[in-house]
Amino acid sequence: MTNYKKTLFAGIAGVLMCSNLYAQETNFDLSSQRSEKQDVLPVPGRKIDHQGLVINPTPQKLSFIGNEKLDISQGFILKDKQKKFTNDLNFVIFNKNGAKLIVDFGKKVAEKQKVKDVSGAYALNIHKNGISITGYDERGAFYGIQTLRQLLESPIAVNKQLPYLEINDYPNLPNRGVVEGFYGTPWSHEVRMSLIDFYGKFKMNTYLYGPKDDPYHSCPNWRLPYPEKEAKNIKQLIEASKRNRVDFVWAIHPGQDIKWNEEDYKNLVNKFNWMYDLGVRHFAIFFDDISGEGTNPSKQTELLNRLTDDFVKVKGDVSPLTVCPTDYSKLWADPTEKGSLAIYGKTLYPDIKVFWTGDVVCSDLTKETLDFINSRIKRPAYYWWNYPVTDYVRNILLQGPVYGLDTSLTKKEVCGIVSNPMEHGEASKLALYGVADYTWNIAAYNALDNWERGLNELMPNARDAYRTFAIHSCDTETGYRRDESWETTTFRLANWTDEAARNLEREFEKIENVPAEIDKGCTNQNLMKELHPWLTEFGKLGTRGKRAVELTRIYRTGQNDTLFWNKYIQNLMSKEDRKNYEAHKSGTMKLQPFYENAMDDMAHEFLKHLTGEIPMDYKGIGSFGNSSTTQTKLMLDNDTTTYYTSGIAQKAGDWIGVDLRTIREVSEISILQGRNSIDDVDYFDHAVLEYSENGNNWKALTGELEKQYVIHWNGDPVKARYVRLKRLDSKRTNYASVRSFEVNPLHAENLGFKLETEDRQQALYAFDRNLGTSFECSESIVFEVEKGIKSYILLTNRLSTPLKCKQLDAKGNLVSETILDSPFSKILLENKNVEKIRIEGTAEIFEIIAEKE
Ligand code: LOG
Repeated sequence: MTNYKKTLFAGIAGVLMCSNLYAQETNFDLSSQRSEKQDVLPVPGRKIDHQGLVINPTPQKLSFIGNEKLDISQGFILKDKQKKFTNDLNFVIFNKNGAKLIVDFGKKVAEKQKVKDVSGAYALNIHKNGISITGYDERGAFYGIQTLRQLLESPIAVNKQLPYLEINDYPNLPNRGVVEGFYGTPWSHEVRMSLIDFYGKFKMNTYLYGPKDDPYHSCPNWRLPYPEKEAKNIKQLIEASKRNRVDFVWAIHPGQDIKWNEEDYKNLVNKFNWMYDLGVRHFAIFFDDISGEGTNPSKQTELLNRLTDDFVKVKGDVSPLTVCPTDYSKLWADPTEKGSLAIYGKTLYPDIKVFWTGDVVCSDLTKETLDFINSRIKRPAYYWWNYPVTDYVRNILLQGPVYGLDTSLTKKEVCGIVSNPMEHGEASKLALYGVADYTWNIAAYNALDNWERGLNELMPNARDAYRTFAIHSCDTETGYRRDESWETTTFRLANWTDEAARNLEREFEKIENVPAEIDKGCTNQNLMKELHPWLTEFGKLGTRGKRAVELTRIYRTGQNDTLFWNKYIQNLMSKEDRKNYEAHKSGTMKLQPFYENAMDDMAHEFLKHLTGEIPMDYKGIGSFGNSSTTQTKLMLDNDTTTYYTSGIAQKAGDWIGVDLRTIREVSEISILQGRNSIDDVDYFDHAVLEYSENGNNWKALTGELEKQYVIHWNGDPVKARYVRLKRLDSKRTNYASVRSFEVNPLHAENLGFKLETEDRQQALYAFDRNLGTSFECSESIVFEVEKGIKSYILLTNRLSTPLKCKQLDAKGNLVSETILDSPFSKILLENKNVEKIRIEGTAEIFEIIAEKE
């Protein structure tokens, strides 16, 4: 689950502990730090009819006054009492005959209008004298203007009339926004600028700048000033933030190599001064994801307090600091009085804000997690929400609804929320539209409705196509789980109904058209650029899904083996297809599994029909939530670079196994544990190999296997339908991963007939009674004809050139030669003298099936 971050941490560990061979065994392995819950909760809320008036975030109070309307066809005459907002009102037409628009702010006027005394609060009234906007502060008035903009953009204003109304509005949380805090390519300057406008538009007031891969934010260059170009860009970001009444918070991430001495203290103050000179007035220090002496909590709080005294207070116009502690998640935070959070609580100045990511790194925001943290740090935590960040699943784009945030919280429990988005800034806007709404008006937050509105905001001209893409692009598969494809019902081959098939087929057809429609309708070029690789793959998923339904119809008639096989291979994903899909995935929860299962189920039944025996396409099983998903195929695919992973911490009683689909004689088992190496942490370090006929009563095949990544057993055959590797007593809490799990692996010697070809081991896949494996024949394959065989069926992939099939006698003389030009061909033996078959040419051979007399 960790890919990029994983390497990074293995890297750090490697540098720090080069003498330690088991670098990944240290606590720096992020996979051992992560443990997202794997249950998928449904999206709360429902779509509602806004009757032509959409305002995001949802205002606290909005009431219509009578049925009358204000005519705005002549534009507006502006009374900008404090001369602050002319530039913010570029969306209105000014005209001295227009309706009156008064904008003002300040404690006094606010009080008169019953505006709440919190920063950002405002009142907006529309009545016969015109429109008045009254802010508690400048930011409040600016927000009133944002509401006016949305009123004017709403369908309610199409006739150049606005209904009389009163809005009294304020944010629930004082800090709302975004932390650019992910690993990977930091956002481009252009995307950042566009996002800052987005924050302002939707009343978010905070942008924390802290991209992990900005070397001047983190190691190694945190001590150095930014080069000229970057410094200029940061200045521009600050100006854009000011325009949008956003606090630009510059964060530093010095912990990996900071020394707790005067020199580094000075280095830090120098850097802060340089940043101050660029215009920064809000600062944060991040101590997340570090190791070594930087993690010392007493030193951390000492530093923050000292900086508050020497820098923040001395400057006078710098706001209180924000910190991300090393123990930012309950997963590894020491809960005791001696723990770092308690130290923070006791020593850190009370106005310093402290981040928290929840029970795990990516987690829901709950009362319980806030109780835990707040009681220790002695202040309401600042929630760092690791959504929609995808730095741990970079092949996924998160486009689903924003949910998992308790709607009964107040600022007494949480002082603010910042979302950590994807490295795809434009595509993150959909989620940020939700975060803006939730943080402003918590109790009224309606996750599903927000998402429906957000889709309009992002892609008004291709909304439906975008919705189709988004609804199937929500889940992370093994990370922070999100509901996906909740309007789609898929089915297995055995549960086919014509109606369900037609519905699904229609959805796949829609999906197939999505890329073209978005291409046509999306006017945001940067968004288009980010979506593009995913859209391409999404369209292909639509096509193969649709074809899988069509193919099932052919399969179900059971009439034409050749037609079925031809269509089947046409709809198979090539290695290249798989690689491309893997790099830009969508539909992982329902759509792709439907395709995989349909194809596999049909292959199984088809081979059974051809051979009269139960095929040997074994199935993965186990105790984990994803044990029955297609993810287990990765340990059965004869590819040791791919692996099945539990995606969740292992615990007592866990196991991973294989269903042989019928009771078979088992005499050999080979397992390769872990993800990538033999010093990986994701494995059962105490385990036993077991077998069972019925799945209930298990018997041991081995004694305790201690620290064995590679497990190999062979012995007297036992009768088993199920085989498993079961975890025994262990302290390990990592995920469990398996690269390969082979039961009765085929050996050429056991085949019962002779085989000659370029790669005999690979060629065995042509005889393994499993259509999920194949042999890439590049020259020829020769096999001995066993007694009592009358013919063979040859199942190949599409043929670029026909194959030659030669029947040979005992002396190697040619008995017959035929051309095979169909992927489904039958080889009838000419006579009893034929002892060998030789197939020449290039082909991917799935199976060669001998048919008895
Ligand atoms: C990092 C963050 C990263 C996120 C999600 C925090 C405080 N730090 O596990 O930079 O984007 O996870 O992968 C993190 O969350 N650490």
